[in-house]
Order: sequence, then C-alpha cells, then structure tokens
Amino acid sequence: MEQFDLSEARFRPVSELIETPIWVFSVANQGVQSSVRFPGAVDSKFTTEMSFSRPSNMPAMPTYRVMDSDGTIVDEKHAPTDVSDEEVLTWYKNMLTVNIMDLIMFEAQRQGRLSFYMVSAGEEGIAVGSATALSPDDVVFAQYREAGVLQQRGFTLQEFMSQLFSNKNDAGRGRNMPVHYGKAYPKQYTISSPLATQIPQATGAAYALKLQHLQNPNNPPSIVACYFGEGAASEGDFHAALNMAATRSCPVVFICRNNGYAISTPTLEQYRGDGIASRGIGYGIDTIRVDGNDIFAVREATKEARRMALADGGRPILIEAMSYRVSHHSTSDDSFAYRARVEVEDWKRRDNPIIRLRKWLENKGLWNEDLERDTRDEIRRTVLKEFSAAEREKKPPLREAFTDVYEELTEEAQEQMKELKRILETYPEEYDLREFEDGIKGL
Ligand SMILES: Cc1ncc(C[n+]2csc(CCOP(=O)(O)OP(=O)(O)O)c2C)c(N)n1
Repeated sequence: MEQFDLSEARFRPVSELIETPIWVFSVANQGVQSSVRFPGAVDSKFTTEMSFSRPSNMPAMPTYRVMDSDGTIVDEKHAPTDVSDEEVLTWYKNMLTVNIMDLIMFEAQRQGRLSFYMVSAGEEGIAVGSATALSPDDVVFAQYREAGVLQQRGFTLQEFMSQLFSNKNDAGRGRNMPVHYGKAYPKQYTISSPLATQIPQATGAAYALKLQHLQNPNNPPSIVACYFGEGAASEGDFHAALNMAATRSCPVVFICRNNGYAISTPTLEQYRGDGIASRGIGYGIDTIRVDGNDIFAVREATKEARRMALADGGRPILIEAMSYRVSHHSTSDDSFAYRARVEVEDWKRRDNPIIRLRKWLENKGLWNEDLERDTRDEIRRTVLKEFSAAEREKKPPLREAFTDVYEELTEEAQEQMKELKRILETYPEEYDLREFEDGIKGL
C-alpha cells in the first residue's frame, strides 16, 4: 500500500516557526530593531505612541454586491458571464419552490397536520446562490434555514415531504424532527437542533477531506460548506471551529446568514463588534461580507471562496451574507411579540432576493407576469401533490425506533422493544398502529 505522507499533518514545534529566536540578538543590536518576532505576533512593529485600537473608529467592512434592489447590475464588469439564462431561470424557480413549499407547510402545521416547521423567507438567495457554486462532492453542514441549498442540489419534493411527514421513504426513517433533512449524495449531513454543533464537525470533515486528497491526489478536491446563523456564532463551538480550521488550514467555507435575529434577540443585543465578518479576521481567515439578497453576489463570492479554500493545500474562508428574517423564527414563535409589524412589512417591500432576481429577469425579457403566474401555479400543484402522497404514506415499522444505533440491537434495546410490544398489545384501544408499516408485526 502506498505510504501516506503525513508531512502536512504533523505538529511543528514553535521553535521551528521562529526564524531567529529572540535570545540570539545581542543587547547592542536591540536598539536598531523596529520589530521583534515574538512567537505570538510575528509582524508587530514597535511604536512609541500609546494607542488602543477602537473598533468604532474603524470603518465597517463593506458589503459586496453585484445587483441592486432594482435588479440592475451595479458594475457591468462584474455581471455574471459564466451562466446561461436557463441556469438563472432554474435558480429563480428553485427559490420560488422553497418559498411556496414554506407557505404551504407553515399552514399545514397550523392545521395540525405537521408537528413543526421553519421557513427561510427572505434568505432563499443565500441558500440557492451559494449552492450554485458547490460541486456534488462538496460536503454540506447546514443549520435549518437552508432548504434552498438542498433544493439547488437536487433534493426532490418527495424527499422534503417524506422527511416532514416522517414516513417510510424518509432517509432518516422518521427519527428526526421536521426540517432536519439529510442525504448521502450530494453529501448533506443531517441537520441537528443543538446550535453550532455542525461548525466544528465541518472543520473536522474538511480536515479529513484535505488528508484524503493528500493521500490520493487523483481524487477531485472538494470542500466543506458550513452554514449557520449569526446567533449560532455566539456559541463556543463557532470559535473553536474557526480557530481549528485556520490553524490546520482546512478547506471549509463558513457561510454565516446574518438575518438580524436569533429568535427574539436582535443583533444589536447579540454583539458589539462589526457583525460576524470581523471575527473571521481575528482568526486569520480570509473573509468577505456580501449582500445576501443578491443571488449573483452570493454565487460569485462562494465560487471564489471555494477556489481559495482549495488553493495552496487548503484554507478556511468566511462569508457573512447579510439579510433579514422575514418570517417568524419557527411555527413555535410569534415574532410580533418582539418586533414591530411595520419593520417586517418595510423589509418585504424594500428588498427581497426573489423579487430582485425577478426584476433582473424581466429587464432581460426572460420573465413576465404570465410566466410568473403559471410557474407559481405549477409549483403549488406539484408541492400539494407530493404533500398528499407523503401524508398518506405509512410510517416506518416500529422496530426502526430501535435500529441503526449499534450494528446489532443491544440486550437493553431488545428488552425495551419487548416492553413496548407488551404495552401496545395490552392497551390496543389507546394506540392506533395502522399508520405504521406492518402494524404491531413491525416490532
Ligand atoms: C445550543 C442551543 N441553544 C439554544 C437553542 C435554541 N435556539 C434554536 S434556534 C435559536 C436562534 C438561532 O439564531 P441564528 O443562529 O441567528 O439563526 P436563525 O434562526 O436566525 O436563522 C436558538 C437560540 C438551540 N437550539 N441550541
């Protein structure tokens, strides 16, 4: 077997990193030194001016955009040239699909047909736009408001609905809460509820990809794309993950959706720094802030971030995509308890990624009122068709509540299964097992 070159992976002693250890300078020499290569701050110059760096005196990081809110390309030099009109139309339809699915599923939850749901209204441009720049082999770790990433990467409406109704066609076998999607290929790690856990996992996965590529350079290189909200960036996991990714040079693109709220906590109360982007700089990570309502800007930034993440052996990149959470946090939230209706209405009117791209398409003569109406009708019909099919489908057999934890059922799990069977048989009028594949025999 070929020997695996671990030279990239070894830990270097600090003394190797310091070209000239400070103790070799003579006392006489030190007078002419304008800087000393401290191990902890190698390029810091000496100064006699005592000045504290004050963030409020520094300009806020700019926000990269390609297209303004009227759908006009701001600088023709940056107009998207590598995509066909058909591709852009697909992106538009993907954003519409997620948006329409969201409206229907939110209502379905209100009717009691679904236990829970989360929409991504206002943030479809970040999800779909970034996903257009990923390859199917890239690995995605998402939070929960990125249905557009899955939609753009080929997740079908049947797959969405099967997960939402926990039926037997769900890849997760009905074991997760609604919207906790996952898929083996294109690789999408299953979403988990505890905030920010996906961020260090993404760093670890990126490190593994880097080592795999070193081991077999013929494999096409791939990256990890890791999504999270600005609220999740307050978790310790965010900081650990960024620092590990920077120090181990991992090919991961962190994509922060800054939508202004972490449930009821507005960004003003979440941090005092310049958003999340400024934290990337602190960790020595190349960072860009983009207009998240501009699908072209998000795509361009992600494409370039992906290229940079793979260059020179790999490195992390941070993208902070600015947007606004138009919807309630989830079906368990009423956001008008903590923000004014007028604020939301204003955002809906002022800017939205779907309306922005629609204006661009209309300006190019690629879209019009009739196409909009027909496409919306068609998407609505398809979503409803998959909705009713998935809702009618059986749930997985009951035994699957116990399987797939260990390769074989543990004695304890077998005992629990037996006990469950005893209870179900003792109180048949209390439990309707018809919706489970094979009913009681499924145990
Ligand atoms: C560790 C942990 N703490 C708290 C929560 C409860 N919680 C769920 S979502 C959320 C807000 C997250 O906000 P953000 O990351 O900005 O994402 P957004 O919902 O705005 O898209 C909170 C506090 C949780 N799921 N996990």
